[in-house]
Amino acid sequence: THDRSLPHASLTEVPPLSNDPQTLAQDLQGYYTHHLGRDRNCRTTHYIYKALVLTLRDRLMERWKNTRYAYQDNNGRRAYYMSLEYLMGRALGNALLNLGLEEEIDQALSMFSLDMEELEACESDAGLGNGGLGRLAACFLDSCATLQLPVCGYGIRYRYGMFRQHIRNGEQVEEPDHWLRDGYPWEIERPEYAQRIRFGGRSEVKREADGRLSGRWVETHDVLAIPYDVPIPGFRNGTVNTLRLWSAAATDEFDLGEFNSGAYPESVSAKNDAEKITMVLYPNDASENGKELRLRQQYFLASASLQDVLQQWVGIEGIDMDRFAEKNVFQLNDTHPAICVPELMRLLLDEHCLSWDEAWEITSNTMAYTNHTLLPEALEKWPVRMFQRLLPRLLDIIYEINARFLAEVSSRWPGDRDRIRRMSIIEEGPEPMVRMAFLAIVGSFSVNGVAALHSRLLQRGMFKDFFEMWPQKFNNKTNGVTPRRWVAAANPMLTELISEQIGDGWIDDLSQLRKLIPLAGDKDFQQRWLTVKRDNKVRLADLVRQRCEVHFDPDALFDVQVKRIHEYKRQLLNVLHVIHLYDRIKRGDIQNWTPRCVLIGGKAAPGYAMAKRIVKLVNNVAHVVNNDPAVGDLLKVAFFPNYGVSAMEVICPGTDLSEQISTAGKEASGTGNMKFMMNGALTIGTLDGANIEIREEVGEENFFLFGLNAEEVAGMRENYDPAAIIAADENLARVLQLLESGHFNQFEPGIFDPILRALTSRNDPWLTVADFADYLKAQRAVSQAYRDQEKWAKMSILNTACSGRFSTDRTISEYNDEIWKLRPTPSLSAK
Ligand code: B1H
Repeated sequence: THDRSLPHASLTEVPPLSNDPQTLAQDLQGYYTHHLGRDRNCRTTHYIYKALVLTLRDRLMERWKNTRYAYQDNNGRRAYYMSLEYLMGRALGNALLNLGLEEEIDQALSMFSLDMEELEACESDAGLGNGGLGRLAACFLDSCATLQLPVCGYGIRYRYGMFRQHIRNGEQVEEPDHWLRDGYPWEIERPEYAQRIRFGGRSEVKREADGRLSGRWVETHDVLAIPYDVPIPGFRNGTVNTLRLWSAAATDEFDLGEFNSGAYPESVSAKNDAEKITMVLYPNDASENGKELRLRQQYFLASASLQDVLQQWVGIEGIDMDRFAEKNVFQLNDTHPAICVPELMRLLLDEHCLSWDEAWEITSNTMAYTNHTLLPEALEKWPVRMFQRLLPRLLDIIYEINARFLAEVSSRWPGDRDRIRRMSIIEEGPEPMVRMAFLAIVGSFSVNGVAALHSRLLQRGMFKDFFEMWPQKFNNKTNGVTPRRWVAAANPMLTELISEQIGDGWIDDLSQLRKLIPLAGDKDFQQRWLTVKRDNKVRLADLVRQRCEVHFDPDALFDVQVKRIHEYKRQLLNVLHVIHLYDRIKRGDIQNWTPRCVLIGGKAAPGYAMAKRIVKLVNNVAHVVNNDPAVGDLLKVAFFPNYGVSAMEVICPGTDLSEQISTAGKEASGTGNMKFMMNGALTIGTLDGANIEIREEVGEENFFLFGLNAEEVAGMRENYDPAAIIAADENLARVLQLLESGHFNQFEPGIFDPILRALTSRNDPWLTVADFADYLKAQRAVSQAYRDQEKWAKMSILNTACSGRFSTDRTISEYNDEIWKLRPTPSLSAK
């Protein structure tokens, strides 16, 4: 129904908009009164926020168009980031920073006595992700735009993002996150690029004389995918890239069929079934749940995005697919979009009529797979029967990929039946399963982990057989975070202090932070550094007072662990330490005491009972500690409710100590660790994920290390004896006794028994008890270091100074140099 003819050229040729405060103020007024229809009786700030976004969006719009033209003219290779999650957070502050319009907008707003912070707070977080994996995708997009790389993000426009977390009686209560309720002024709908997605039906396959499989997928139930584009501005460089999010809608004939039989309301309500696909984000960080709707979401994203790319290809290059692999690369963010492999095969075979070998050549040279976890519970497997029902044509193709792959394995290792069983994409058993990670590896030319240790463990463990077969596919890309959002926008005071000393070139060349190293010992600079930190702690303390109703003294040590709640991340180890400190205070063992404020925050997956019980424990311990008059200001504990991107923007600048205490070998990389380091926090951590690289960069003397390493953890399995460790450690025994005595659950007997059982089990996979004593020792060293504020300041400065490697600009440069090989392509826009 959309007219695809081109508009008259002059329609799109407009003079650039002016950015002087006067014009910005006029535009703001115009949007507020004319476009949004407000008048002097209107009382909500929300519409002013909206008018401001529309004013800025106009400025982005012209750069966006110019960026598209630049990529078209250049006609080079392009990359597509395929992800079920994008944890974008708020966009306003970031757009302002990247456009370089902060001062102009400040002036414009002052003409109406408006306050920027208040307007920014009107925006709800785009929480279309769970945790690190989704936030990484968001940071990657920022760096791609800043490096002027032609990369488009593809994802899903969930109507409901990550649930909102409330705490009632110390327990997590989930509430749906209706983030689109007031509209999302950054997005623009592009109905002209809608795609049709098929489900169900059956597949008819015929093998032609030349061995080619010709397939037809018939009697399908189709759904439309409607794209919504979100602008991704680069840092002051005129580039605006695209995040394209798909939303599901019913096709027209969907209702028409029933209409004729008189069941009009029934047919219209059938629209719901189609729209269900993009209704809600699955909230299970690092664990899969195997629900059919999730597989539908995955296929919906894969099929819509691949059809979109192919349609653009045909629009420019015509039907010839010869150079497709030369010009396109898809980066798969974990196995969630791995179904792209058989879907691209299907489109090339069934729609573009290529032979199997031609289609496979293209597919296996355009797909690249990133693995984000070694946890077995996160490894995606889909029942063959579910595939058969939902995506029968794709199952045919997966079987064929597997047959050809296994033939290759057996020609390299003749007679090695066990190897074939181990490597098969189909796991045999009473309920045969499709192993998505193996499908991704077989179909990709690159496979990477997200930190050096993680990549090494993949090659030696989970993917050993594949590494033996194709060592050249495997590589590492250590994660990063964007310094624009996480330092320049989140920490303006530190940004000003740094830029005053070394200029502002560090914001898009983070290695320049090294220039701060000579200043680390400078007494005057240390004082100013500590003053900024203290101001940020005051700001964080205000937030903690509002949200947790706990008083944090900004002169105390701010000790923070915020991340998803998971046993492997060992929030429990942190709580055991808190109980130990409380026990010491009660015993009067408070010589040379360093007052501490411990902040713990994070969401538990709604179906993860143990994680929810940990949330309850943190809240109960906080309640007891904070209300005990003997404790006073020596120790405060707070649980931060509804932790997310916007909360982290206040939390990380105000943190002294970053807790990165996962069981070694379990946290693939971590990225919170990097945000804290950049903002001058010191880390207490295990040799896990990117902690190892952080410690290498900053030097062991500036990092509080403790605990078993990954090898020792693996070796501990058989002879782990927590009872013996507890018996030999008086501190630990007392802590566990306090817990057992019901001191933290006086009116709810037994509720922490499952936690005690897990901690003291010989089969505890997380070895919390094994690391307790060493953790305590490291925490004592932290307390002592903090009492010497000069020493602390020096270590803090060095942490920021040595954090340059953890910019996603470095990460993305490596993806580009080694995997994508895209040409940076500036646009002709004004910066
Ligand atoms: C990470 C996930 C993840 N690894 C399944 N795996 C999900 C798995 O909804 N699901 O089904 C959602 C998320 N997330 C994290 O990725 C790692 O635990 C972190 O260590 C890592 O820093 C981050 C980014 O690479």
